[in-house]
Amino acid sequence: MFLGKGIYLSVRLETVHNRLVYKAKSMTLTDEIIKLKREKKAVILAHNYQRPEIQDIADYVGDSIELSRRAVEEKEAEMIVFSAVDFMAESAAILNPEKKVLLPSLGARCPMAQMLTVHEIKRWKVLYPLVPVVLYVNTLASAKAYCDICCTSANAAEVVNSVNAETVLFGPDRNLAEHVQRETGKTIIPIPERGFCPTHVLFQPEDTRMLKTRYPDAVSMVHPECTVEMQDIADFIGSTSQMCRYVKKSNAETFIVATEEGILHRLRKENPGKKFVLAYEDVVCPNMKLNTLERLYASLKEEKHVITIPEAVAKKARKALERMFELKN
Ligand code: 5XR
Ligand code: SF4
Repeated sequence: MFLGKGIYLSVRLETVHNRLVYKAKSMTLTDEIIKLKREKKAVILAHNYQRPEIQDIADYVGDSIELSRRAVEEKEAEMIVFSAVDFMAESAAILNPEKKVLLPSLGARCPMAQMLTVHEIKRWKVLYPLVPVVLYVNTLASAKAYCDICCTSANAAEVVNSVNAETVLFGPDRNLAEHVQRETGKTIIPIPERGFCPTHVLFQPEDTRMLKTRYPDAVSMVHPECTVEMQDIADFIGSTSQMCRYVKKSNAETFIVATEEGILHRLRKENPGKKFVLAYEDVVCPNMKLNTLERLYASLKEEKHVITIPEAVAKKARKALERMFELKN
């Protein structure tokens, strides 16, 4: 009798156990990420260049500044998983000091941001002591702490126009600097002399010209990190967020896109009737692509890699970012 009951109980337990194991196995990585995200009160933010499966699982998809501001508005969130590259997660940490900011892949560093060191900024400041320093957000927090105001690729000209000076030190992207110079007519001194994005410089005008013969009515959209030659042939120059808005309003059916390929997923999702062609095959930012679903899962589970900025640096960098935000309002 006792034995019988025992066997019955153990069979029941085994069945329950098996069911649980089965359930756990059938749960996809995506389900697990969503579950963990709820448990940890986390928000997943993904840059426009992230892999499609990451964009699909994210709470918000956008450019770095849109996402950092979004994080500020998420009052309930205790943790932010910033699926992007180092400087973007740093900006989120600067603007959300009370939240835990995680970068899923520690190796996801933006090479352009590495091109402008504090030492280099100081060197230029000695050469031009009265000239204000405007830095693209694609810089490390330590560099931001040494500038007067930040800008994004969306508002660079507006920011430079707002500065009360005819000459401006601007870095680290030389191509964006040239775009700003054309837009504002001010004298822009690029710091360092030749900072660039290794991904965006891969686009060349010949390829877009070829594509235009195939799609004569196509509109060509070019990111300002592309070369000046690319900017010259653009129908529209803008950041990823500006491209997304532009496409929604445009009556065109086909778009030739000169920026990282990840944006195509978002553009196609938001505009199912329109056609998008990358201006050159397979242009990816390998750093952005280091973030995978597996790493996102590990990041949430093990709460890594935590991005912390020393408060002395964060305080100064925050000021430079806030000055930029004030312009908008
Ligand atoms: O090159 C980038 O890293 C992307 C991008 C963009 O257009 O999304 O240039 N990022 C900047 O605009 C930074 C601001 O969000
Ligand atoms: Fe940096 Fe260029 Fe990658 Fe943007 S696309 S994160 S600027 S390397």
